[in-house]
Amino acid sequence: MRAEDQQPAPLADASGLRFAIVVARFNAFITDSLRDGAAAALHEAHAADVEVLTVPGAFEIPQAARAAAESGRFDAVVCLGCLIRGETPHFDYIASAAAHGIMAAAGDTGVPMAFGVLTTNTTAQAEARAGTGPDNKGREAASAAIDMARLYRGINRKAAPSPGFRA
Ligand code: INI
Repeated sequence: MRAEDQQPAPLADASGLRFAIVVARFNAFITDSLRDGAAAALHEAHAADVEVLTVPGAFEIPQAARAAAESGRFDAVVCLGCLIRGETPHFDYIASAAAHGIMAAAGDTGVPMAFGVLTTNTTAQAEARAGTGPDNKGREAASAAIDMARLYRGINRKAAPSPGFRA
């Protein structure tokens, strides 16, 4: 069966949840498809709000993701980009900065962030992960963001003191 013909994995319900998609413009022939896959998944899951924030390259993703989280307007951030090893001598530096920066931003802000930054050896490998089928990594990152936003919502609800609580 072709990847395009396979059924995508089901998504959790995102009703009432707000998402930012931070997407790098670099390698737009790939990242446009990741963005479309993520946005389609969030709308399919009935997200309350989806805002797309475009940055120049993967290096800038953590900066915008942190700013989005600090705005208090989003329950989760979907981070999307594409690095192709053969095309940049500083692949490892940018990939590492993106991964560590996103992790730090999520930890520091308390807003979950999904990692949809492709790091591939070839253009063909990137294309295989950005098609219209269920293997679209933008969709996968959006699904993870929904799961994490729901998890955090549950944790924060449990953390709130009940009305009759006395210290
Ligand atoms: N940014 C990417 O997102 N992917 C790449 O493959 C890439 N390459 O090849 O260099 C890339 N570079 C730009 C970088 O992310 C920054 O935008 C730039 O260094 C300006 O800060």
